[in-house]
Formats: sequence, structure tokens, C-alpha cells
Amino acid sequence: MSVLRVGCMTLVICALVACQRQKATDAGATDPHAAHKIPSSSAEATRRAPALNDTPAPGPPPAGMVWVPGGEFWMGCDTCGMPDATPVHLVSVRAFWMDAAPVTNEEFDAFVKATHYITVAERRPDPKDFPGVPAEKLVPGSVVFTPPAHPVSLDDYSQWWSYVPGADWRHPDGPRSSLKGLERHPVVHVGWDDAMAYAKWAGKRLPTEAEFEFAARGGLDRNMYPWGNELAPGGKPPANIWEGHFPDTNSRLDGYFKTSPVTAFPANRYGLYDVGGNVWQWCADWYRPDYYSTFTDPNTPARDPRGPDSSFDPDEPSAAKRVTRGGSFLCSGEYCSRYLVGSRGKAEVSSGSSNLGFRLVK
Ligand SMILES: [Ca+2]
Repeated sequence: MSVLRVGCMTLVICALVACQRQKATDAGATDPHAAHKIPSSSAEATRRAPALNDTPAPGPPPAGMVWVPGGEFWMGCDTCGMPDATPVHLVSVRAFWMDAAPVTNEEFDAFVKATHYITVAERRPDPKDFPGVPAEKLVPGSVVFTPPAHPVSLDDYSQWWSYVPGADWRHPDGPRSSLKGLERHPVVHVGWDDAMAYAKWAGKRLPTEAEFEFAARGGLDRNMYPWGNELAPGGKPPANIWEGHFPDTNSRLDGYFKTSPVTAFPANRYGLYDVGGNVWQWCADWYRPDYYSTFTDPNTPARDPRGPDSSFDPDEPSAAKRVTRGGSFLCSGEYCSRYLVGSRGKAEVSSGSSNLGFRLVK
């Protein structure tokens, strides 16, 4: 327990610094494909086209879910400038049903009404888990995007992330905010355990990282984005991302400053919405940056990989982190770029934020 709460403890003790660490998932390389031709790697020429299954759906779709037929795909990205997404390797996944969109606020509300579940962000931190921290500092809350009005160094995440007491899934921007008008937006401020509790109630499970990427690719081969190889076809990205100078200026070219309704943008070829942009989504796998390098022969398909046995992030060695996928409304071609379909995210399991939600499979 104490290990799992390290990130949260850090937030309580030193909120801004912790935000910096917690949101490291948004940091990293720029999108090398945003404005110019996609480079190819030397390995690319030797890769065979993977085989997709034509497994028919076993029956009518469960409500809100779509059939993902499974098959082989090249997982990862070796032209993204993101070492944890390399090397690209062949993976096969079995067919599954997947939520067409991230779980919405109104869906999460139904779960809470049925179960009286209390999310991690709503719980008062247990003093036993935070020795030495004054009781008055142990207040429920979560990490909220709070953009500055002027340009800041992109090395200092505390300039746009704040730990806000009283922020939770019902109050996404803090205690004075509400879900009015956000009913069909993705639920946010949910930790990994919160997503698991919802999954148990719904009779579903979190996707593996491999399942998420296979589904997000929509049957395309080595595509850069869920919708193809061009970030902004026709000049407009078909997803909710950040447009403008991050984090102080957002042109809202896509119409949204923060989250958007989960079906506001076109679905990919499997009928999946928001597999790139809007909110990050929890996966089942532990996060390790070197996991892909454990596949010794990248040309032999890894069958339904389920991630490493434990978590390790050298950026924050004591924190337990799970994989997140999809990028968020904060990702742009200049910053984060993790709407790139082969890129990866990570988050400390007990810490939600205003750009992190989930979807489920079965
Ligand atoms: Ca946007």
C-alpha cells in the first residue's frame, strides 16, 4: 500500500512538484510527423505485412461495444523519438469486444449510484500511509490542468498542473465545478483501482496495452495515427488535441479547450472513438520503458502479451505505474505527441488527473 501511494503522498506533501512527476506522461518528444514526410527506418523494409483475422462477431454487440477481430500487427513506433515505444515488434491478439468510447460521466454516475463506490480522489489519505505529514495536509483532491496566461518552460510541468483539494470525478475543475453539460464527456480523476472497480461491476476488464494499440490502429498497418498517416487531414485534426502554443495558447481549432463528448470526433475503422486525443486511458499492464526490448525476435509474433510482472519507471522508481494510452487534449505536435498510435503513456496507479479516463473490453 505504501508503495502504491507514493505518488499521492508526494502530491499531498509537495503538490506542485508531484504534479510535475505525475504528468511526466505528457512530456517527451515532439511529433516528428506533424508537419513533414514520415521517415522510414532501415528495419522497415524487412517487415512483412501482418495478417488480420476475419473472425466474425459471435453475436450481436453488447451495448456500446464494437467487435475487434484480432490478428497480427506491428506494435510500437521506432520513428517517434520515444525509446519506450521501441523496438517495433510483431504482436498477435485474439478477438474481443471493446467499448466504442471511453466511459462517460453519466455511465460512471450509474455505477456510483448502484454501488456507492468512493473513488481514490474522494478519500481522505490515511495518516498511516503518510508518516510525518501534518493532518491538515491530508485532504482529498486530484490533479487539475491549470494553464498559465503566458509562455513557460516546457520542462516545468508545475506551471500547468495543480493539486486541487476537492477535485474529483464529480468536480473535474475543483469543488466549485460540476458535471453539468459534461454528461457525455469521459469520466476523469479516476485511479487504476477505480477503473478496476467499475470493470468488475460492468462485467468487463481493462484492455491490455497490446489490445488497445491493435484496436486503435483500426486494421491499418504501421499507421502513425488512429486515422492514418497525416496529423491534420484538410488542415484539421480529427481528434481533440492541443492546437496553439502549449500551454498558454489554444486556438480551439478542434472546438474544445478541455475534454469533449466521447463521440465528438470520427470513429476509426473499427468504430472506436477517442483512441487518440481527448483523454488518456488506463490499460491493464504494468509500465516499464524497456518492456518491448524483452521480445528477442521482433519478427515472431508475441501472442497476447500482458506486460511485465512489475512496474519500474526510472523517472520515479518508487512509484507503481500502469500503462496509459491514447494521449489527451493536452497533446500537440510540439509537445507530448502521444496521440501517435504506437506511443505509450504511464501513470501512478492511485493518481487520477483531469485528462485521464478509461474504456473496457470483454
Ligand atoms: Ca482541443
